[in-house]
Amino acid sequence: MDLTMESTTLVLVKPDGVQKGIIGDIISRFERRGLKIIALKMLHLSRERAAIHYEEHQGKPFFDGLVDFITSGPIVAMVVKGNQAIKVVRTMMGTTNPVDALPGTIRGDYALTIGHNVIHGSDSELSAIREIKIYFDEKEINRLD
Ligand code: RTP
Ligand code: MG
Repeated sequence: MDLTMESTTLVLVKPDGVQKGIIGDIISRFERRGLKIIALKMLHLSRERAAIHYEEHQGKPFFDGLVDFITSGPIVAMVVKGNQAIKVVRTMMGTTNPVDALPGTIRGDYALTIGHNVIHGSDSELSAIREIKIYFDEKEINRLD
């Protein structure tokens, strides 16, 4: 069976990642792995857009803190493409709670608390399609190889 499957995923370097100066390292890790960056921008999220991004978490106890955090400073958004990119990026990120993240993963190397975990990556094909549209117009994405 051929398990090769091109996919695209949304990655955010969260405000703490931008503040720590690890934008370049994160991009570099993806490029070294063979993934392609096909769209890239820096922006500052509004609370409204943050609530849309994290709509699955509305009503949870950590929601307001999550919106406070993700809107607290500039972020970097990118679309990453490659073989099984959604899964590969999630593995490279490490677990949501950095306390459990293995050394060598992005969260395992750069984060220590669940509220400040430096990176976001879409968790499924459906999430990726929905999330990419929150940050990018179709014309901003380089679909050429
Ligand atoms: P993200 O969406 O940010 O990439 O993170 P994730 O998929 O690994 O985790 P998710 O369950 O989607 O949670 C989104 C963000 O909410 C914060 N969180 N806090 N205090 C808590 O129990 C708690 N649970 C989640 C984290 O910052 C997580 O990245
Ligand atoms: Mg998530």
